[in-house]
Amino acid sequence: MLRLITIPISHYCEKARWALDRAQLPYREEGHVQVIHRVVARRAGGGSTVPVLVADDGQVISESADILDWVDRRLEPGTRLFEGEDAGAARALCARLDERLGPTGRRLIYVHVFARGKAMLDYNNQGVPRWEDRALRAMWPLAQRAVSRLLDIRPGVEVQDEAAVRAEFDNVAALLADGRPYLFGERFGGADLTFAALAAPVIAPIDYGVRLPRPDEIGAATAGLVQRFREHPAGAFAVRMVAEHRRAPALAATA
Ligand SMILES: N[C@@H](CCC(=O)N[C@@H](CS)C(=O)NCC(=O)O)C(=O)O
Repeated sequence: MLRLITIPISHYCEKARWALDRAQLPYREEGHVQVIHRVVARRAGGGSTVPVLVADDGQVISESADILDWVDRRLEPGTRLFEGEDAGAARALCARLDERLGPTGRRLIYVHVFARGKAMLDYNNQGVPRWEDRALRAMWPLAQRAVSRLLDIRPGVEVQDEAAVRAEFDNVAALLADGRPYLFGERFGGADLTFAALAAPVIAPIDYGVRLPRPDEIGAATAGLVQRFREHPAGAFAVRMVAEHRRAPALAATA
């Protein structure tokens, strides 16, 4: 059985889950809270970030983009996330989204949820061992400071991050402006999956690996943020990708 080590709420982990689910490859998710995840990821042979996929043959894949490629190698041609003449362009967009949208969207939502105190832990701690849930709650002020330091959260950073996220949404919307149904080609692919997964912090999709708060559960400022991004043409596209493809299997997968 494949092992997927995650921080369950992480959007990079959602990216990996989505690819595995789509390929119908059974896996066991091992969710951990922030900081503990480092110990577990390293012990499994990965680095300091999750997702980490441990394959049946012991191979360890510790970048979400590499997990998508690993999954693709187990899919039949015609059902892969990256193939055809646009594969290079799709990979380039994914690399850009991994580098820009992923970190800025994450920091933006952390600033928003930190403003609401411990409430976020009800969502953050889903799928983690009970002792980790308890420990994170007990050490909350310390943990919040540690994450803030790690992410370089400082006054006003959310303004800069919202602009950076918007720039990535604008870039995606520019590609979609000609009316194409998907970012590249005529069917769902790796760029669509990557964008929709990494947009999750600001669109709060209704279908995700763990339950995310509804806009009415997160306070007016965050609800406004989510609404702005859901209404953006790229946000509406991400919402559609989740609705139409989050639970849709690839047509055929090999073992
Ligand atoms: N480039 C990595 C980034 C993954 C990443 O940043 N994961 C976050 C979770 S959202 C993480 O592990 N952060 C905790 C840390 O860096 O300690 C990938 O695509 O897998």
